[in-house]
Formats: sequence, C-alpha cells, structure tokens
Amino acid sequence: MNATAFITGATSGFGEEIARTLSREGYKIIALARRKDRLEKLASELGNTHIIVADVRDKEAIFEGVKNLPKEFQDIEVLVNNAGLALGLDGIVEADVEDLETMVDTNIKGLLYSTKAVLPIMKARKSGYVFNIGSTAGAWPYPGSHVYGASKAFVKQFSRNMRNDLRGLGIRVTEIAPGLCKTEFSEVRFKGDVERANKVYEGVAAIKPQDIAQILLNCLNMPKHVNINIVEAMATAQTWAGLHIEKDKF
Ligand code: NDP
Ligand code: 8X3
Repeated sequence: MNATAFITGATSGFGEEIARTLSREGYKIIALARRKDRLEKLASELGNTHIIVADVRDKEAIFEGVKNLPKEFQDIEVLVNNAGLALGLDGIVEADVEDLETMVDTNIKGLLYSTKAVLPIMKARKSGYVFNIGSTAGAWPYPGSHVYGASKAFVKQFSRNMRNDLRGLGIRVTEIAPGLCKTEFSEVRFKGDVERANKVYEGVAAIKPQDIAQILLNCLNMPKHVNINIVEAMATAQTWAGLHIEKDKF
C-alpha cells in the first residue's frame, strides 16, 4: 500500500480527477473542499478516503484538519495544492474588490496554509511531493486576468523558492500550469452563468481534467532523484495571442 495523498479542491475538475487517479494508484486519499455532499460521494466511490470539509482560507480549520488526521492518514507523501478560482473577467477598473480579495485569499493564502500544515510531516518522513496547480495565466497576461494571473505568478515563484528551502529533505515540488481546461472553472468565474461559461469552450478541444491528472502521475512516477520544476500544458488549439497595439483614434 502506498502512502497518503492530500488533495485540496477535490470536489470538481482537476482535484476530483487527481483524487480518482491517485486512488487507482493505491494511495489513501485526503480530500478537502467546502461541498460536503460531493466529498462524501467521492469518498464512497473511492473508499480509503478521509474527507475534510473546510475552506482553504480558514487557517485554523486547515491546521486543525491536518493535526487531527486519523492515524492511518498521517503518512502524507503527496500534497496537491489545487483549490483555487478566478472571479470575473472585468478589467481592473471595474472589477469587484471583494472578488479580488477572494482570489488572493484562496489562491495565495489558502495554498500557503495547506503547504505549511503538511510540510512538517514530509520533513519528518524525509520524503514527499508537493504539486502546486498554477496556470498559464501566471506567466502570460490577458485582459481581465490582473489579480487571478498575479495570484498564479505567486504560485510559480513560490514553487521555485520552496525548492531551495527543501533541499536535502527528499521533498520534490512541481508547478503544473495548465491552460484552457473544461471544468467548473468558468461557471465559477461567471458566477453561475452556465451559458457564458459554455461559450468559452465552444468549438475547442480543451484540456481535460484527466490530462492534468495524467501529467501529475507522470511527474510522480519519475525516479526520486528527478524533480520536474514546471509543466506548462495548453490545449493544442490554444496559443499565445501576441502583443496588442491600441492605435490612436484621430
Ligand atoms: P473547478 O471549479 O472545477 O474546481 C475548483 C475546486 O476548488 C473545487 O473542488 C472547489 O471546491 C475548490 N475550491 C475553490 N475554492 C475553495 C475554497 N475556498 N476552499 C476549499 N476549496 C475550494 O475548477 P478547476 O478544477 O479548473 O480548478 C482547479 C485549479 O486549477 C484552480 O487552482 C484553478 O485556478 C486552476 N486552473 C484551472 C484551469 C482551467 O482552465 N480550468 C487552467 C489553469 C489552472 P468547493 O467549491 O467544494 O470548495
Ligand atoms: C485558467 C486558464 O486562461 O482562463 O487558469 O486563465 S485561463
């Protein structure tokens, strides 16, 4: 039996699929998210799963959740920092300041809490693997990405910087930075406007959550002396837009 994999944001999209994939590989699963009904459904599907119903922004809940893990789930080998979201696509002038705060609190501070809670376990075990889910938005700007993209740029640089501090501890760190992928991401971004969300993916063979789970598994299965620092993966149909020039309107 393999050790335990802890996945944040396991009720949908990448996180849910990564939980399925790692469970198939024999890992015990700790699944964390806010939606209890979905976590319970996933746990009954997978078996050997401990659920934590919590908001990653709730520092106390995250640290308590890790401190109070049942004994058989304390051997965390893999942490997947996946919970995250974008809210809105308005420009920075129009954007709702509370949406901006929610992205910072979830994508940056939430990721910090689960990382800080789990790293001591990995250090004690002298073994571990942290996957941080970034985004192409962390490297490539687009209109309306302001805080979301910046929060994912944090994930990129934090992932690299962590590696320096973890040297000699047998802990690997990989940032997986996906591009367009059909999950509930756009439904969340557009606050339940399913029609608008579906339009984002219309006519595009977008990345599937299973593709990201496969990439993660490929990294995990590399020999322990190999650390894949970053994987950036786009749909073949997606490319960079190029630089925009706004012409003077005389
Ligand atoms: P989904 O909306 O399908 O899934 C998001 C998951 O995160 C859900 O399980 C949700 O669970 C959880 N989550 C969100 N906020 C919180 C919170 N405050 N506390 C706990 N859990 C939370 O989107 P994706 O699967 O696409 O997104 C997963 C990650 O991938 C995110 O970090 C996203 O930024 C990133 N990403 C997505 C891309 C895409 O195109 N889809 C591309 C690049 C990166 P619940 O609501 O139950 O709490
Ligand atoms: C999600 C991909 O392009 O919508 O991170 O920012 S994108």
